[in-house]
Amino acid sequence: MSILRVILGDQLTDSISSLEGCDKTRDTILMSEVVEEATFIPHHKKKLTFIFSAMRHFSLELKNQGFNVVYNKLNDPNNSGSLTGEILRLIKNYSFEKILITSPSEFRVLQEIELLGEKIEIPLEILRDSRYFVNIHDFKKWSENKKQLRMENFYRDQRKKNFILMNGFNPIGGQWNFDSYNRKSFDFESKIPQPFINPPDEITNEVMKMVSDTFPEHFGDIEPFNFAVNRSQALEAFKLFIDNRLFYFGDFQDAMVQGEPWMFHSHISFYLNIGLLLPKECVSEAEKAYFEGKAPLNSVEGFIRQVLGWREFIRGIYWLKMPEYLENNFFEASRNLPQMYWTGETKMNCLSQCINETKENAYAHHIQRLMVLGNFALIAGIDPKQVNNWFYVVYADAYEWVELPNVSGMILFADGGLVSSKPYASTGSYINKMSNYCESCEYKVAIKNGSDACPFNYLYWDFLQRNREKLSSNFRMSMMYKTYDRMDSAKKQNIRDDSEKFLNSLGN
Ligand code: FAD
Ligand code: DLZ
Ligand code: SF4
Repeated sequence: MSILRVILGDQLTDSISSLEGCDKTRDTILMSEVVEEATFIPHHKKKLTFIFSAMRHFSLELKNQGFNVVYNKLNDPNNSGSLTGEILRLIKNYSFEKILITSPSEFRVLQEIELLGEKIEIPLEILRDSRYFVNIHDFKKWSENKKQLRMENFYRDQRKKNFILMNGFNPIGGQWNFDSYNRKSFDFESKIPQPFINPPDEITNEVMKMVSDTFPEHFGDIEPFNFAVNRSQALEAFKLFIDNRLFYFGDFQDAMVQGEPWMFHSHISFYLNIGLLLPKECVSEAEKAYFEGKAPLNSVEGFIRQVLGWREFIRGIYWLKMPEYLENNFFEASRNLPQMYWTGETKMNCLSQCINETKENAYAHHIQRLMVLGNFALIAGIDPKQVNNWFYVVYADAYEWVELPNVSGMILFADGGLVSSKPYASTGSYINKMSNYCESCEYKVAIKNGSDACPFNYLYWDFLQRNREKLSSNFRMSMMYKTYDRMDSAKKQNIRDDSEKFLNSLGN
């Protein structure tokens, strides 16, 4: 008898564990486009196009290699609309000895698959996802008996364990982390390279039409569509990063420039998250670029820390803390997400830039997400569920396992300090230092209070004051509270009044 091997839309690699030992003559592979996955959160139209097109390309590659693939398109009239429904539909008509599936990357889907396994008579085996450096059981073990879970400690352990950028027992360059070298504002002399461009082929064009016809109300622009949609294109995009961008990745990692959404970042998160690229190969290639003298250590270490450190740490936190993590709201924040996050219509130039680029590209780089979009949501006191929903909807790389800990942990401090040791809150001066956004803003970053003042300037202090009880015992915040306490009462009153007026003007 044959085995049914189910492949999900973010498992598009032939090294996925569910394909191990696949017998081309007997086994069946099932891939299904389903409306439930496209709408349980109304994903950006570009993300939907990307996933469905990549799924179709991957299924054709498997077919060309001689595998027996059943591929259910979204608009097949008999499509049941759900992942489990499509498995049931197939097993009703054919007999399989067992079903194999690699563990879904999200808690919600894992639960659905486990439930299905209990309902059906054929054995359903859920296999480990071996794409990551660390499996979730090992992360759990690592976390045990630790007072604090810190990415930096996890990352150092992984560098040693995988012998990456190591010189015997020591880190190459004598330092584990070169972050302090990676905070330069853009010099406007270095040329920002063109991003990878891959115009839509026939398959992508068909998917674009299907997505715009089926999900017209979803956020975001489909066109221009330039993402890689198969492995060889994704490898090409990654090579372009190694050759053209990695050199300055470190220097300008935190820099933001008006009209330059791509900067020196790699733009590979969407490919990594669905399997078109594998984290281990990306880390190896970056390390190789350092050894070949193609890029400096601060850039290579910085990039490797993102993939080996942050990405794996975030995933570990997700699986350690789900499902409770969904409910975190340390500051009890309850303000509705302002409409401007959807429209981009605001006088705040930094927010309008980042939101409009997000709408167009389904992408924003890390510091835009953290220090502009996230910082504002934090200091304005927006409800974590609504902020999570927005970040989940708008990015092509958004999957709950990576979006949720970044939003609730890294930007909102909603987990009370599990992911970060202090909230990433700042006034406008940080945005002004790292970008040229303030030059074209109607607000004035140098003004602290009043109608012309940059809203980040007073909202920052208002946030500290509102949450004093919860934050003042954090020793990393004590300097800021001392500064606040030195302000005279008129200034403190101005901060409160300006904040109240501004937040009320958001219309929520
Ligand atoms: P680069 O800057 O070139 O970094 C290289 C790679 O490192 C990325 O592709 C990514 O795989 C990994 N990486 C870097 N930082 C992180 C991080 N904090 N967590 C996990 N991986 C990281 N990343 C997602 O993949 N999906 C998300 O839904 C997502 N949501 C985010 C939400 C917020 C509020 C913040 C602050 C960060 C979020 N990130 C998310 C992390 C990070 O911003 C993106 O991975 C990155 O911007 C993707 O662009 P890039 O590929 O050019 O990254
Ligand atoms: C994100 C996504 C979307 C939009 N559509 C599908 C789909 O139609 N079929 C599918 O197999 N996977 C899809 N995915 C990815 C799944 O949501 C993904 O496997 C889960 O996020 C992981 O738990
Ligand atoms: Fe953003 Fe303030 Fe600068 Fe305007 S002045 S771009 S609101 S930081």
